[in-house]
Amino acid sequence: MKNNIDHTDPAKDMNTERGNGGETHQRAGDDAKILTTQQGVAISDNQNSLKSGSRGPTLLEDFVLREKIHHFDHERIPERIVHARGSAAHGYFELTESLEEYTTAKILTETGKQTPLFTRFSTVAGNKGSKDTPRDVRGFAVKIYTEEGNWDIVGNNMPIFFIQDAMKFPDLIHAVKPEPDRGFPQAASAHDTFWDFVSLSPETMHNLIWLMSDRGLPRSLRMMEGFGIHSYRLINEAGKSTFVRFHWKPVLGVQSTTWDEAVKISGADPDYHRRDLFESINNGDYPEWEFGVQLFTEEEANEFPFDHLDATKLIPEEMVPVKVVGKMVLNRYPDNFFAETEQVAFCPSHLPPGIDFSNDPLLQGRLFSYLDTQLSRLGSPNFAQIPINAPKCPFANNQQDGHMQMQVPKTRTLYEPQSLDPTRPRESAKRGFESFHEQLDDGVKGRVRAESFADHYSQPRMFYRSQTPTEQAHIATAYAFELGKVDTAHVRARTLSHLIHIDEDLANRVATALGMELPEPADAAAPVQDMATSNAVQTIGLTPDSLKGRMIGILVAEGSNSSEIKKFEAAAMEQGASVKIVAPNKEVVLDDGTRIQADERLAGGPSVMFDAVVSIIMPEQAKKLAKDSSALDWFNDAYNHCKAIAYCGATDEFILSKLPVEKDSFVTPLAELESFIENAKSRLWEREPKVRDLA
Ligand code: HDE
Repeated sequence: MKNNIDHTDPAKDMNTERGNGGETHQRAGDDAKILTTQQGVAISDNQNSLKSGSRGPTLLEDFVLREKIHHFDHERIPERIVHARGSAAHGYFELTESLEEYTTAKILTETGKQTPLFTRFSTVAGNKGSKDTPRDVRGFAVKIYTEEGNWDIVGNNMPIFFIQDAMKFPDLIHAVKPEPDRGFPQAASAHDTFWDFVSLSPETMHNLIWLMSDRGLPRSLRMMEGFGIHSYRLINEAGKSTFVRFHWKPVLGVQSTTWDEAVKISGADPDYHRRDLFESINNGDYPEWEFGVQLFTEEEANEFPFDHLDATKLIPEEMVPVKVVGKMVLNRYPDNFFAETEQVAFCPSHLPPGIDFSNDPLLQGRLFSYLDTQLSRLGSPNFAQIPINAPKCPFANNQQDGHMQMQVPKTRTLYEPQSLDPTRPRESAKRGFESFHEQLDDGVKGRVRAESFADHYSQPRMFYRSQTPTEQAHIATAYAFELGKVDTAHVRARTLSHLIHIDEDLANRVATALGMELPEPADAAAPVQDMATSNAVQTIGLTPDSLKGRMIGILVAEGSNSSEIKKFEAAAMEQGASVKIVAPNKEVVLDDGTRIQADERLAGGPSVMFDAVVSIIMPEQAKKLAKDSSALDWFNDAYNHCKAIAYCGATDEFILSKLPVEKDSFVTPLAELESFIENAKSRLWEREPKVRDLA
């Protein structure tokens, strides 16, 4: 809650004067920085162009104007072709347990040291200005500035990917992006071209079901798991290789929104995730993840009932446990969005010695793509010199020239071997990157897909069967929603033909919701296996019983009880939640005469922004609010989204009584503060079937 307001005038520190046009000039005081051109020439007037006479024409000679407009004209660079919408933060990596037995990489063997990193989260399909809360996979890319060179773990919030071979990536992306003839839909997979492509590519079935699950709707970037997806290798001193999959586990647990909530949030606050990251870091609630590895040998991999080189397959944590060996803490929001979040260039090919690639054909294709795309996005092969991309360890090579070369090499010898300049860099067999000496089969050259990649249904089946009934209902409802946006009947039917192999009940629920008959099952390229279920793939099961990281909204109005508000605030904050005050007006006087500033006006602060809501209002105000649809929606939505509600008598009498809100165990009077705090840690999912027709 904001206390008494300080209406300090920020302009009072400036020397201001009025120009002829009435505009305010802010002249530099003695201690202020002087505005200059890019060449460092001080600017005397930043309001008026150079003219011949007061009414023009403007003179071509005006280098100040030309430089300013020229720079502005070129402010935009092409956005990322995928993952354009992103938010990022600085932080550090700290190893808690050495992996010395498996690798020589210092970042994985030196415990207790904090190594700086930069992490960028993103949606995949939408453009740079699109909303934060579409149903989508989220990018989870971490650049660790290790003392042996940058290590980029460019992963997602789901442990598997849609396709098995890089050859199909452009098709996948063209199918999900806005349809080229009409230019829509933006940031959405719910359209014909996407489902046409995926239903013709059964390998997509596993990632699709993750996308249809609650994992496609993260509550916060701080509440997402991250996965490196592909198998990589760790190489030890003796040159021995161990396969590894990388995991980031959020300390706040995995949490999601409901679909209806995500839709409403995207209107109320398209920057919902970015703002949450910004606010949590600025409040000192640093987002944190455990860093874990799944380690396995080639021999163990040969026993898996799937091929670990296939990026559409996860390795169940029950089969190979995730060993937690470190952590990531994000503790500094970028100073400049463009310079850092936008210009950061991740490449899975950035690895320090001691870590190596596997032969996953999707990973192999990525190793080329990222370096290539940075060239067109950032405009020069010198993108590594941009501060956010530059390593923080010493680096030296003989690459020269190119657009935007920032370095001034003082030498005659930009080649190697050379004998003229003993200070120039040379290769090092001892410290240099060494690829694993893998014995390769002399296979037949050809465009082939391994037989061991043929099973597309067993893992999505395992995923579906591992979910709670609530999550299964969400999954079926999501398929029905997305396919409901598909106009081509044979595309819908073909999708159902795959769902039958995943789970007949799922297929039936989706077909019923669409009003369709079940078609014949698709031809399966391999028999479907019944794998053991895995709790690690749930969402609700991974939501912690805690208020940490949650946001409580308190609705107040003129004359509200100040001590009651403080009581709720203190109780929520004591348990690690944040609180925002919502009121019909921006400033409100409470019963004890304090004037407070609301964080949100009611019209701009719908309840979808909060995990639980409290209402503390006087009868006069409640009567007024009962006629305001934003107030009615506030309670209705909180109820429909299965959230905890604490209400005062006036709210009950004038508002709740008019709404289809049942007084279940999560709708409690203010006096039951403790139950409210307990309830606010989760949602009352049993309420959901009463308020929504789920598939
Ligand atoms: Fe990417 N991907 N990708 N991708 N990807 C890009 O690189 C690509 C894939 C991922 O915050 C691009 O700098 C291919 C899997 C993230 O800046 C591009 C294939 C995974 C980000 C590219 C894949 C990812 C990208 C676009 C199939 C999870 C955002 C802009 C072979 C493991 C990084 C850019 C950021 C970005 C190519 C598949 C994750 C075009 C060819 C699998 C998190 O190079």
